[in-house]
Amino acid sequence: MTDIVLYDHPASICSQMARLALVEKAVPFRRVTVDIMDTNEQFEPWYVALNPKAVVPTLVIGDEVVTDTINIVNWAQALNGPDLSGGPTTQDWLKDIMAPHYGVLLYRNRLDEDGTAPQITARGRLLRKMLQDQPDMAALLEGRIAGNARFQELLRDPQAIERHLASTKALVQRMIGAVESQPFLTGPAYSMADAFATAALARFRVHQLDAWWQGSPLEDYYGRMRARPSFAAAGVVETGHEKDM
Ligand SMILES: N[C@@H](CCC(=O)N[C@@H](CS)C(=O)NCC(=O)O)C(=O)O
Repeated sequence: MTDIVLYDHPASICSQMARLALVEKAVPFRRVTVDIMDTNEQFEPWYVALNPKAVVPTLVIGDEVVTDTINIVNWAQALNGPDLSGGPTTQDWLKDIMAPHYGVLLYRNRLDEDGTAPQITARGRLLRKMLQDQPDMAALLEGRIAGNARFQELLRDPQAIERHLASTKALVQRMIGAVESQPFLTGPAYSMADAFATAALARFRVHQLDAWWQGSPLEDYYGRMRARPSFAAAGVVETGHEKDM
């Protein structure tokens, strides 16, 4: 049987989405942790060879490599097994649930008085040092350095943070609307969109944003998603301190 390996990180939101879909699809896979936090293993040449954008998750199936979470869950969906294709809105939900700036939600609570996030500043320093040491990775690293600077800029702008929070809240309100009249996000059956929604809602809980859906049909929905064996099996993170993520 082909060895199926998910290179991921326990707390990464994209990794949790991929893990949930793979578990729900009953794909036999093993996990290899890529430490994207402390040792920045995502920039190691062996990993960049698998995932040129140096992000998790990456799914490796024998000689085949699938990057990008939406591609990974669609790859899994094409296999035999439970049908997670959902309804006509599934692919839109995948994109929309992937769209919030999860980094803003996380780092907005970790800002110094000057509006900078020490971890993002340190990441910028590391990326610049890596660029000096590994000029062959310039294309990747220059893009990431520019992204890091844009992120710092965004975090310094309270109105931009508010805009991101408001669009995330609007997404949750759309989820509430969707589950008002049907048990799952796209209709009568569990789909990939529910895997994405579950990981996203778990993350919003960590950020203590669950007041957004308390007392609504989404509270019951999240309780049902949480009670599915996949929640524990996929290691969905919904507790703990933001600073440990
Ligand atoms: N579009 C990509 C985004 C992947 C992504 O941003 N992954 C984050 C974790 S959720 C990551 O690897 N961050 C590490 C880094 O930015 O260096 C996907 O869906 O796979």
